[in-house]
Amino acid sequence: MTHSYFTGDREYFPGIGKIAFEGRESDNPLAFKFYDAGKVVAGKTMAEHLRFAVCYWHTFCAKGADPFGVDTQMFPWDEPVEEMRAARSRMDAAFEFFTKLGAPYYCFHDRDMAPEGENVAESERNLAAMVALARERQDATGMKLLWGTANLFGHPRYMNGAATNPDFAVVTHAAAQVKAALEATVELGGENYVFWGGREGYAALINTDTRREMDHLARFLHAARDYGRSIGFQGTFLIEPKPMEPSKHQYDFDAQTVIGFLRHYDLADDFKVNVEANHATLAGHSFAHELQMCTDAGLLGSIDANRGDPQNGWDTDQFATDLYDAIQAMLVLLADGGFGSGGLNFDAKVRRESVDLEDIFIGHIGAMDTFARALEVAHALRERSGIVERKQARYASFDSGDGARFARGELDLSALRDLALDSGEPETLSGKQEWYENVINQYL
Ligand code: XLS
Ligand code: NI
Ligand code: NI
Repeated sequence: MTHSYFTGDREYFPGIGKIAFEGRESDNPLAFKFYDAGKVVAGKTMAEHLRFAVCYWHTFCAKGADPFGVDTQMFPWDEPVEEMRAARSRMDAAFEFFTKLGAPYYCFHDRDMAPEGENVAESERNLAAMVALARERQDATGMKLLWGTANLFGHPRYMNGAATNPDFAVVTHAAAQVKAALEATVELGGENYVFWGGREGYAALINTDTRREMDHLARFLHAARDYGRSIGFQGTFLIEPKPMEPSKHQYDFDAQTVIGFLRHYDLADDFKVNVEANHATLAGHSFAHELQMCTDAGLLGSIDANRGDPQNGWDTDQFATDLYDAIQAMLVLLADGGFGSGGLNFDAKVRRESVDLEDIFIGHIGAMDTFARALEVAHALRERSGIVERKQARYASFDSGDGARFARGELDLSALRDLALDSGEPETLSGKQEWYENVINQYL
């Protein structure tokens, strides 16, 4: 297979070649300092551990607009031409970018790739045409699809929800989009399929029948699951939690809410969770907390590895640069044995003020370096610092004797009371939090 850097008629990033690993002494902003794709850590290469994916929407569709101002980033693939022609240019630029960056995967929404048509049938045709081109580009470059999804939040028809809309007619349109997006995902060999429910929630409790809406959401997901399996999708379905924004309240609030929902509605055999770092903080949790809740439940699917800004609450979708945070995330991931079908999708955009074409390379390079370094530090911490053993040792009293009998469910409340009477007042045992925290800094 030939792996060319650009496959269309035009080079969109002239002057930028394949991004190379140059090591931490390099001062080339367009080189990796830590991400060395082929380097082996804990028995797998960095590329195999991290499974990086570029997202189509932030990198090729968003242009810097915010609620107070228009686009600031005018890139060459955005020239004002007929919509399907623009979609093709965008795809050429995207595949050139993916291969120059050296991330093995990408992710997309149906509407990132192809414009919405006048009706369902035209939208399907537009998407199918772009998927055919994406298939060619994947074959030419070796790029793979981490996940596909449908944009069920942008169009005005979804303002009151998609699968949870109080109007059944809207639910059918959401279904049409998901059907086509599932077909696209299968055609492109996607390893996962994501549901992020930005409008699956409410603006006001007083006009919303939350119970019916959640039942409808579950029905919708069952139908999508059944259709996906019927057309040969063998990957993982993922739900991406987020507590709010754009809805005032979203039903997929956080990892534990989603896990409870999946179990309640009998979806946990097919669905897992796609944890986004910035959504974790929006829910009042840390990134690592959300990952931990998922791995505890055996339901960690994939990661949107961005970050927020500590000074404001919203979803700023910045590229990950916080090493301390990334290490804590990698500790959870490594303890779980790493990714199955999931990966690290950046789901991040450069700032509105970052208007140079090279900035999108620099943003991705920084995030890849952050997670590469976090992987190495987390692995060293697990191997050598003693944190794994010390955490385990805290629970040693449940490993044998009465503690183990309790854990197996063999002791009732009265038996426990009698043991308390016999053993007298327990020793106070230090949690050693400062030691754990210091040891992370030491390895960093
Ligand atoms: C928005 C979400 C979105 C999903 C895909 O906050 O992060 O980008 O990842 O629909
Ligand atoms: Ni996301
Ligand atoms: Ni987000």
